[in-house]
Amino acid sequence: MPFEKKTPPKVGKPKTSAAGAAAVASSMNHVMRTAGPVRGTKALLELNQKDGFDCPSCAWPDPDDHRAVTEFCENGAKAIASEATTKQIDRSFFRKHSVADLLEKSDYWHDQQGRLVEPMVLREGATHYEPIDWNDAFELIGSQLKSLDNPDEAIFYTSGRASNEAAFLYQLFIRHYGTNNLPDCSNMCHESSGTAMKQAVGIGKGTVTLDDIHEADTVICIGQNPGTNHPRMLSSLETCVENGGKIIAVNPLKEAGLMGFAHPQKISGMMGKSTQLATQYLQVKVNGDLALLRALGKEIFERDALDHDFIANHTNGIDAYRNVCAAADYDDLCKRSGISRKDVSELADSVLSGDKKLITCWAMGLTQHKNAVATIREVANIHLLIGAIGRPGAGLCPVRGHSNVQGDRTVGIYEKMPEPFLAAQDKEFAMTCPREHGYDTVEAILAMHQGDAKVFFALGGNFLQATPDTHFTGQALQNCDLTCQVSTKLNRSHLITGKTALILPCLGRSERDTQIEGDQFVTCENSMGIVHLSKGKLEPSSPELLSEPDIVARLAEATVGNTEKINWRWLIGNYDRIRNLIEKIVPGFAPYNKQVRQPGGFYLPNDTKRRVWNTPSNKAEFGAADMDQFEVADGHLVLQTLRSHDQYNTTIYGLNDRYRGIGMGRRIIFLNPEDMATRDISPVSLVDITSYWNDGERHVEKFYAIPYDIPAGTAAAYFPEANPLIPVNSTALESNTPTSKSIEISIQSSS
Ligand SMILES: Nc1nc2c(c(=O)[nH]1)N[C@H]1C(S)=C(S)[C@@H](COP(=O)(O)OP(=O)(O)OC[C@H]3O[C@@H](n4cnc5c(=O)[nH]c(N)nc54)[C@H](O)[C@@H]3O)O[C@H]1N2
Ligand SMILES: Nc1nc2c(c(=O)[nH]1)N[C@H]1C(S)=C(S)[C@@H](COP(=O)(O)OP(=O)(O)OC[C@H]3O[C@@H](n4cnc5c(=O)[nH]c(N)nc54)[C@H](O)[C@@H]3O)O[C@H]1N2
Ligand SMILES: [Mo]
Repeated sequence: MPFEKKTPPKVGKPKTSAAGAAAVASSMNHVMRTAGPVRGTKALLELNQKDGFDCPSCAWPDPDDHRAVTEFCENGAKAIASEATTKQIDRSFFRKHSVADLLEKSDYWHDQQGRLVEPMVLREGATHYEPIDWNDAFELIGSQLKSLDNPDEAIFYTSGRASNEAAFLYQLFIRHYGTNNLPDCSNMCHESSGTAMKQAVGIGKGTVTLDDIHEADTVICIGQNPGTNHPRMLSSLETCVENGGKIIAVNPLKEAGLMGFAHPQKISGMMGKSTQLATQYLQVKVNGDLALLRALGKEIFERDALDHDFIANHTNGIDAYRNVCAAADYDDLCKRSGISRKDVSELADSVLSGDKKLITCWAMGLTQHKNAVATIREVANIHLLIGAIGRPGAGLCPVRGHSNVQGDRTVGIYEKMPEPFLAAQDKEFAMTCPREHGYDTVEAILAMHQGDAKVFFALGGNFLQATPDTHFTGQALQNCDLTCQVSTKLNRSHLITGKTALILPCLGRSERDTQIEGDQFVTCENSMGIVHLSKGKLEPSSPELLSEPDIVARLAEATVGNTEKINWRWLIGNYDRIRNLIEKIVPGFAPYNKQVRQPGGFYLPNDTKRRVWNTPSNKAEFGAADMDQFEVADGHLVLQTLRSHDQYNTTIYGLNDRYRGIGMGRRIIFLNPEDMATRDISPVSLVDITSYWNDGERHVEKFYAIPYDIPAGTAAAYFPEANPLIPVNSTALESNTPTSKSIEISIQSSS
């Protein structure tokens, strides 16, 4: 992969609070530079308004009642700037640049080139993409799909920006075609949360609302960096603090956004005055969370601070959990987590304070480890012990990533969709959905690599760069006969392809979507289960662009054709028709078209809020996992991969990581200064990194070593630069999520 810059990054002091005037300045700079004053200002004014479009950046909810005119954050503004850019990539661009030439450019450069505006094809053996007519493109894909021996030789990936409407039609088409091969970005993201929560409380979704966060006594933010990845969450945390609540951070890195927040919509915040957020900051070792939580559980048992009524009436399995806590040795747990007994005791004081209104928020710092499911069950255990679920101010809050990743699952993007959904679909559409489970993301890579899958289709995303083991995944994609990407922006998945490749450019969230019956809106579900509408207002980048639902409908028409019950193009004329179908299949939506037009949308039902548990026992279940932690050989380090402040997953907006004090560089590795000293590695020198797995070693070269406040024995590097180090077979138990935050490495100075 090409280097961003051959010069070393600028290294400054990490910040101790987030947002403030610098965030506003950075937002405006990005938007005005790429989208210009007119398109840019219009985009920002429409963002997250009740009749505007949903921010494509993260899944944090908007306030139910009052919305400031500027209800967006710096990173939402960057996402919009990237989408609303006036620069364009058309046929002349592809005539000028061969695929080989584009492969030499960086991901940052790719994003700078502008929007994809016409369908393009890379024919077998060709060096350049060339234009293709939309009809010919669908004909090409349709005939290829129809020629496969078995529908299971095709894979249909989804990234979490797809709307409910696009996603529902997509899965309907794919199941008509005959496969459940529906891997999605969730497989790499919150799959562990969904798996653990379904086991523990019977639903794989968060159980709290924004109001709950505001009134909590204690909010634990564990394995999550909201200052960068969910900046609007900081105002909710600030409100909690103002109401007398306490924030506790659990993170190997001292993240600015967890320490303090200068509200950019308040004068005090703009003047640089910040609210202190975390009052206790636990710098846990990477993957030391299970040990820390187990120590907390042990402490709660020892203080006999249990909610006995709740446990008796609502839960199962307390004895087994009590036994594993009793058997655990404090010193061992403290050694594993890196957190002292005194700190655990202070944590317990907070958790047990007030009315024990505890909320735990988490993200990738918990989900991307081998023992992720066990760790999240342990989070649930703490809540069950004190009855902190299903009452105001208390509950579990997995903070979702992509803005509609939760909605996509709700409407059927899942390789293991449950029987009631499939049965409802069979009945409604007189079809027979396949029942055999499909491939998840990792299984899809393996299947393509083995030659068991021949067509890869992606509704959004950047499969090559988002998945582990970049070189292996590249070979897997190159094994395919055909790879197709529905995309807004150029990315590396357009460049490492099957024998034939297609780019199908689509409208972005911010753009007006006009169909036969007029302008349409789409709908999304945020992290708190609120379904709301999103209506694009900007002039489309090109009249050639099709909406995602339209692309799916045309593909379905070219592949399975209209059925007795489904006329694909008719459905596209007015998206109300698609929503009318969704409400027939998925409980909780009806009357979808009416409810979603209410300002702010509507909540999907969530039984945990009424303390109804949809588990096989109809009780909430304690887990009692064995103590297990990722361990590495002597002299090796545990590497976690994370996001900088200037990226959205694989989309690189800029080369700075302001809060961590990094300027102009991404090929860097954060290391503990003592770990550097014992290896004779000087600050900001170049190192090569080797990762270890049972199938051999993987290497990347020339990363700058940055001394940083991070627990000894652990390291951090940016995703996707470090992805070639992640073994495809290293995944979480049960959820099969790649262990992007537990990688065994060694480092040596570059020769
Ligand atoms: N601006 C912006 N917003 C985004 C995204 C983006 O790329 N850019 N991505 C979106 C997506 S899809 C997602 S899933 C979310 C991701 O949101 P996050 O999960 O916040 O993203 P990461 O950067 O992966 O950060 C993980 C955090 O976990 C910590 N961590 C790592 N390992 C451990 C561990 O073992 N224990 C604990 N306790 N902490 C650990 C890291 O130090 C880091 O602070 O953000 C969404 N929002
Ligand atoms: N090492 C490591 N790897 C990780 C992670 C990690 O923490 N560490 N995180 C994982 C996580 S949490 C996730 S969610 C995945 C993300 O995986 P993906 O969702 O596959 O990746 P993105 O980078 O979000 O996708 C970016 C591309 O989406 C396209 N796009 C943008 N907007 C739209 C749109 O509106 N419609 C369409 N059709 N396309 C659009 C653009 O072409 C852009 O290039 O990565 C995972 N990979
Ligand atoms: Mo994600």
